[in-house]
Amino acid sequence: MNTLPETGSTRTTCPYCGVGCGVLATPRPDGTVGIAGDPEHPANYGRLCSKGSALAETLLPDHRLLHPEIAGERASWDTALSHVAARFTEAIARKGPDSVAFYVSGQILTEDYYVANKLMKGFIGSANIDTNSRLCMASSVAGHARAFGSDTVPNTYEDLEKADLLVLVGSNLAWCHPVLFQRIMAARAARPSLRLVVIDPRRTVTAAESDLHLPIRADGDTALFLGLLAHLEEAGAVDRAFVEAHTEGFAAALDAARPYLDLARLAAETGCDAETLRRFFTLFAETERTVTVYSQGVNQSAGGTDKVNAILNCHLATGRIGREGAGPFSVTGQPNAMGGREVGGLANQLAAHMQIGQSAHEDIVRRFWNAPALPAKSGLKAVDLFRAVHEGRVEALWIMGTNPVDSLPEADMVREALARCPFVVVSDVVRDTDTVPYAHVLLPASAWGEKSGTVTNSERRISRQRAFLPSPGEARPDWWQLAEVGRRMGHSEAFRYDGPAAIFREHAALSAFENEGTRDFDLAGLQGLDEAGYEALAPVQWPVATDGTSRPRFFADGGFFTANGKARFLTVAPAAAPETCERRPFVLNTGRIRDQWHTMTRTGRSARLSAHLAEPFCEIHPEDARHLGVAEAELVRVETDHGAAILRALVTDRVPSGTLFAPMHWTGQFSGAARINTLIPGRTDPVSGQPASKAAPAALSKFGAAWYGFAVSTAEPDPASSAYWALARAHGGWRLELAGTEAVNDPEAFARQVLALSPEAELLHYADRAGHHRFACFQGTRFLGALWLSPEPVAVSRAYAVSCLDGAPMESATRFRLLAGRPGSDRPDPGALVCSCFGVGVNDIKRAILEKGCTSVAAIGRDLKAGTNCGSCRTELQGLIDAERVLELR
Ligand SMILES: Nc1nc2c(c(=O)[nH]1)N[C@H]1C(S)=C(S)[C@@H](COP(=O)(O)OP(=O)(O)OC[C@H]3O[C@@H](n4cnc5c(=O)[nH]c(N)nc54)[C@H](O)[C@@H]3O)O[C@H]1N2
Ligand SMILES: Nc1nc2c(c(=O)[nH]1)N[C@H]1C(S)=C(S)[C@@H](COP(=O)(O)OP(=O)(O)OC[C@H]3O[C@@H](n4cnc5c(=O)[nH]c(N)nc54)[C@H](O)[C@@H]3O)O[C@H]1N2
Ligand code: SF4
Ligand SMILES: [Mo]
Repeated sequence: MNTLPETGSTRTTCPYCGVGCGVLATPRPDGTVGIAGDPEHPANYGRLCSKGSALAETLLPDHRLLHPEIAGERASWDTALSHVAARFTEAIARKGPDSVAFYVSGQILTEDYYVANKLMKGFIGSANIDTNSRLCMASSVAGHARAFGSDTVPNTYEDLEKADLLVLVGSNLAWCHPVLFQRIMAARAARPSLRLVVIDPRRTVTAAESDLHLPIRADGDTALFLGLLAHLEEAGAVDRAFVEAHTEGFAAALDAARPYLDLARLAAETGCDAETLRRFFTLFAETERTVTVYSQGVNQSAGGTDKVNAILNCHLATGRIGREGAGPFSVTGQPNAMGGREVGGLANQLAAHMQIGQSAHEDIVRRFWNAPALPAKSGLKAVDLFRAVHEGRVEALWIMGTNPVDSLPEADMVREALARCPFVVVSDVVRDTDTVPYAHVLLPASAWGEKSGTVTNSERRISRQRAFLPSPGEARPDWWQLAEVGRRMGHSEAFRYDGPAAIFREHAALSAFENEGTRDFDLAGLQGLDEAGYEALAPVQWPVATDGTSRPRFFADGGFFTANGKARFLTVAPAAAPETCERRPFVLNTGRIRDQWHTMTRTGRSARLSAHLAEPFCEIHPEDARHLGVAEAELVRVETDHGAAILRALVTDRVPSGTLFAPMHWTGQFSGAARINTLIPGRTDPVSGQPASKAAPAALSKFGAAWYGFAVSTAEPDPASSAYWALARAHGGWRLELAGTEAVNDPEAFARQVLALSPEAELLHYADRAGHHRFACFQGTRFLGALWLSPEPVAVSRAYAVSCLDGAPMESATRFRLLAGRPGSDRPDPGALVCSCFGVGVNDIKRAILEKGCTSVAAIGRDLKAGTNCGSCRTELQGLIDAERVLELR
């Protein structure tokens, strides 16, 4: 049942990560929407993480793109679509099909993706369609294809719970796949023998939960897994029968691995000590039920595909693949990364897991689509595609569901490429992204909750996204936009779809067309779905046979999709280490934080999600900070050959000395100088074309700020011309961090500008001789905003200042405390936010531990509710309990 009659809830799927959690969305009469986890969805069984729980807050109608625009002027859909079709047709006529391109996203639905791919590859006749999955899954796709002959994820989520050993490589699962992590933690609580090993240069929240953490040197993974393969042979853990019957190339792979048996050499290459390596190897060799989960620490590397195959080699050698509790598991990032791979959304794929360059496949697709033009060769991969735009080789580009001006490496080159491109179309749901200003045509897309279709999660499970709200303005679904352009380009029959169900049927039929078990991706049992069947479609794992049964696992008994049915061992070698030098001594690593999603176009609108980490930061090891004279909370300048950023220093031994970590999320919409991809070189893996987003040689210096500022305000504040600024939503208004290099001449005028005050507004101002200024503005007893300026980082409790935006009347005593930045007992300082679901801060939690004797996560939950909804903060809660215990023991 998809709409539950008792509650009016609609069953749908979360639009964020690749866990693919089921959501129950309940529109209420007052216009708000209730969000809960779907207890029946097999990905989450009712759980949601902090981002999923806050979905209702991101459904705001403000900032939406509501109408099509041409050159900044509102246009009708008819005019805009005809214009797009005409400009694409014209470019193709002049310079051929490869002069146009689509750049799409793992966040559009399978039906959208299918139409985009069909239009470009079957009817325009170019393979110039690539996707942000190039930045995300390309190395895993290439690694799977090399080893298995197909892009197949062999296992299921259940195997993570059934394993005795879980090895997480380059995955911060606790923050990036939180519900999967919670499932693992619950399994471990029930069965404490489940061991967790984390391989990550940083001591992440995930690593903090592990039994063994290998703080690997950047890109040390291939050497590590070569060492493991050699050790597995030594330890007698190789499954000879499986290797003989179902694989080829083992001897050569083993020969290449043998030199890495030497633990001293391996320690030098991986940065892990010999004892830790030995423990890991022994655990792996001795544990039959082992699952290796890997993510961007593996994929986003100049040697990413080799890393993937180094891991797959170890699972093939032990026969631990596609078995209950055993297998390699590449977890996908985006909600429909997997669906994109199914339709062939990458420039080097065809459709339905078929390959460009294989004439049998090309023949199947051509006949099925009745396609006039199929590309003869692969298209341009993302980084090369934008270089081609920059050089004028691609003249018309349609960007859909992705924000390349922020997320691609050499982001300023990308921006320049778009500025130069004669014709750029952008389909998005919001109007203020860093990419939107470069669009000649803007097309408003229906957002999550308004659109209908399917997504596929990390375990090959197809789930429905269902609409439960009308689209605002004239927003329309992406598939419709593409199909309309296809029809206007002269292909009216091929793009005549009356809805997503029709597209899905065609997609399923293509997967089954002349398949006969030769291709892993097969939806034979779904090709006959009628409208009602599609509407009712329950989450299902592919492949789906004609009788409707699906297959949870692959390859336990061989049956690989190579020509001879055997898996291939790859002879791999470690890629060169990142080229640090005297001028660029640090390795800059980048990635995600718990409560933001990519370029923050949706999560950045939620006060709740913006409170956890409200500023772009750079993690620096204490020794490096001391050496450079950088104190905690000062600002630093990080520079590479491609660009520079100004970030808040977060001094911590969670990162190894010589490395830096910065989040990927902040854009020009939320900060002055923190677009991290302006720093990342467009260096890519030679096989997959995936950028090495995690290891840029960088320099670090103290940013010489003359002053620092912090503001809270009910109206959106203005960063004025501050060299550094970071803006975030807060309950009741906004918060803004500032800094500058030039002294502020007229602090009062500056405060008026920052707080967006009218000239008449009354402003309280206190200054001291040490150069501190405090401003506050009230309307009657209503607090409007405050600004603190200081020669050193502003030492005001952020949580307390933000809590003053709650609209409660403020009497004079409170006003003075506010200006002093000192909370009183009437309004205790909650401290930095830990639990975003219930807004519980670190001081609240410390008080509960110390004053109320809460010694467990459950006790804190009973007292403060913290950690009782999504559970994303439970690891941090345990960390606080542990820290207070250590202090007590002293
Ligand atoms: N909160 C949140 N969750 C998300 C997303 C989000 O934006 N926000 N995005 C989703 C998407 S699209 C994706 S792709 C996934 C990504 O999920 P993850 O891959 O788990 O996330 P990242 O933070 O990009 O990187 C993971 C880890 O790789 C480590 N790493 C860096 N270099 C190396 C190395 O050389 N070797 C090893 N072994 N590790 C290394 C980093 O220190 C980092 O902790 O998250 C998904 N989930
Ligand atoms: N340095 C560094 N860079 C990275 C990474 C990293 O770890 N480090 N990770 C990379 C990875 S793994 C990924 S996946 C990418 C993600 O990078 P992007 O895909 O560029 O980031 P998003 O913010 O998710 O962009 C999605 C856009 O689509 C819009 N949108 C949302 N829903 C819809 C819809 O239904 N239709 C349409 N048409 N638009 C919609 C959103 O408003 C937003 O503008 O970043 C990559 N870049
Ligand atoms: S883990 Fe969180 S972000 Fe990922 S699908 Fe589930 S609720 Fe959404
Ligand atoms: Mo991703």
